[in-house]
Amino acid sequence: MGAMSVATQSSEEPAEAVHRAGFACFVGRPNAGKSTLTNALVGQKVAITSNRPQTTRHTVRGIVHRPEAQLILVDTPGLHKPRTLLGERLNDVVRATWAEVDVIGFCLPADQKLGPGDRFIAKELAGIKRTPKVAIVTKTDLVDSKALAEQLIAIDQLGRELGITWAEIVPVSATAGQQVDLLADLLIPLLPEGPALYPEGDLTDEPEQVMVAELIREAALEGVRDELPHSIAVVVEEMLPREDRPADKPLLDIHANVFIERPSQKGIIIGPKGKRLKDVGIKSRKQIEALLGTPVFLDLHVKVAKDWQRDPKQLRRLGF
Ligand SMILES: Nc1nc2c(ncn2[C@@H]2O[C@H](COP(=O)(O)OP(=O)(O)OP(=O)(O)O)[C@@H](O)[C@H]2O)c(=O)[nH]1
Ligand SMILES: [Mg+2]
Repeated sequence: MGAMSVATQSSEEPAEAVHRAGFACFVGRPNAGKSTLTNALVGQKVAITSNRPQTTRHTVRGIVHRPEAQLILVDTPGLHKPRTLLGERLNDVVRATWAEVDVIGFCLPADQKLGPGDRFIAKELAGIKRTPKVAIVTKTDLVDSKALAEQLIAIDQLGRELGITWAEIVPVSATAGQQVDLLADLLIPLLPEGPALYPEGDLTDEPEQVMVAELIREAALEGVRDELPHSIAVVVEEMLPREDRPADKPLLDIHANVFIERPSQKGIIIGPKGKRLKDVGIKSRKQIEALLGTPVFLDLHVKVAKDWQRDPKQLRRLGF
């Protein structure tokens, strides 16, 4: 690998053997389907997803390998009207990301009319002149062809109104696997020429400890409502192979803290007789074992980090 053979070309064939590599970010409102789409393109879960808004809290890179290109996707938190310091920080992350990528993929769900939240993002994108923008209509499996056509027209009009020239407008369904490969085909020509930036086979550069914490948070998000999803943060304190285990029976001890914001939330997370927390542990442990390829003993503790979403010191401690 690496060394490129010089192809003998007949005169009528164009010399198109360039390799491209670069970054495309996905931006959009919370819940637009950015992380699900990232995972579908990568072919493996690199970012957690949920039906609660503001699931993603940091940029997650997912890498798509092709013989002719390396497409690095940067999944971002949903851009929203911030109500907390955390919200402000997340929006800052999004803006810093779209300023430095090669292509911006603006995700708009097919099943919801364009709203003020989408317009707000589009207006900001209009100010970034030099980066190509691709409008991605997500969740097309949820609508019929008429509704989809209307959405495509609305997005085209939004672009005209704000002076954005969409490089492409692409409808996709990440869950039904519709047009996902096509999206990659359309993003790749918008990347600069260059060699691969990540080793072959790498699907993400997320540290294991972070992925483990995210899998626990994903399990904890399931079935909680209202403000609680926003209040949950997970930190893996320690991951250590259990000592004095036979070589063929390893066990990885993982100690993690599940933080909430108020003592009153503790009961909900733990559940009656600890059942909820236990379920969260079982569910996430299976995924962690699959990710790391080793049996795991998962030790979860619920702790209160008072009003952490608004407290700069707590935010720092939780990695924001
Ligand atoms: N039917 C359908 N549902 C989808 C599709 N893509 C995502 N979803 C669902 O939409 C919800 C939100 O998906 P996410 O990928 O977490 O959305 P997100 O844009 O990353 O959200 P934030 O991280 O909060 O900004 C989840 O319940 C997904 O299962 C799709 O193609 N079809
Ligand atoms: Mg997300």
